[in-house]
Amino acid sequence: MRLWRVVLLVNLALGLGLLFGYLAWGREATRLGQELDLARRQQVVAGGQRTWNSRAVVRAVLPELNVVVLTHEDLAGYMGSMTMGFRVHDPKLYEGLDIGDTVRFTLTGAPPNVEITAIAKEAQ
Ligand SMILES: [Cu+2]
Repeated sequence: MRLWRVVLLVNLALGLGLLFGYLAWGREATRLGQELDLARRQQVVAGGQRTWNSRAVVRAVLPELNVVVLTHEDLAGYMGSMTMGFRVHDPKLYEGLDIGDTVRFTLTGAPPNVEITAIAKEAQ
């Protein structure tokens, strides 16, 4: 066999090896990505509880729904500031709250299943 043929064959073999290695790696990366997605979803299902602390102004207290309507500041990584109702863990928590009060509150749960677990008037 002539030398140039040997060189060509060796290069071809190397090229094919690299190509298959690259394709296999690509499949592996895709599979790892899917596993990561699944793990993230399972974490939420398995009670991936999170906690947010924020400030708010009380807009309404609705005892019949066990809901407090707040204009809240940012909940980091969950939502920006807005006015909305929150379920409250224990009716005792909103006793003594009045419309217009500025409060600090704690929100706990796995979105969208969250509730207020602490709320108190901010010290003046
Ligand atoms: Cu909100």
